[in-house]
Amino acid sequence: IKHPLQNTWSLWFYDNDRNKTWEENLIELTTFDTVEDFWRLHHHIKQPSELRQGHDYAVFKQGIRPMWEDDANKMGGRWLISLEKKQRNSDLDRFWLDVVLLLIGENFEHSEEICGAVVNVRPKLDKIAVWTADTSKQQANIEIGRKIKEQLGIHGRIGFQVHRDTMVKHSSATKNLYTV
Ligand code: M7G
Repeated sequence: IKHPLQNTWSLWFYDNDRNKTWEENLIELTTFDTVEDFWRLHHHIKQPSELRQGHDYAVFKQGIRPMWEDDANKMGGRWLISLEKKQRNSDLDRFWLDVVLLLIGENFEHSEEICGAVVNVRPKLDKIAVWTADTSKQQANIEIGRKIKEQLGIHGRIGFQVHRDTMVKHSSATKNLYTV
């Protein structure tokens, strides 16, 4: 007997093909809704550090596309963790696994505010982000941010950015609505 998760989750891959639009490059690879299926998938696919630069994974609740424009995300934002290049070997895969386990294990008081998580593998800074649904829910968002920091063992501060700001600015210039 498999152990069911509270939600069904989709794994997405971003392919970075120059001949396609950003949206066309997003591929929903599979869905999973049990602990066992998650681990089987995890062992079967490349780890983020093994992806080519420019590629992403996203894990979102089924029915939510990992884009700002989705109804579930359009009022939302993200807790952003930027990783220095040297952390790709030491932290990237571990952080990503821990974040995904936090999500699928519904380890937040306000799990209903969670939309999903993204990992961007990039030449400069790799990024991991947890996307939440409603930027106005301060208490819920801060609880989620604190939990992420605690789980990953991050000592520095992390910031929460509004998607509507990220959309119009380069991410490094986007101001934080919350920090923990
Ligand atoms: P990124 O891949 O999130 O980060 O955004 P990066 O700058 O480190 O590579 C790169 C570009 O992808 C953005 O400037 C947008 O053009 C596009 N893009 C990213 N996201 C998350 C979205 C989205 O949700 N919707 C749309 N339409 N474009 C996006």
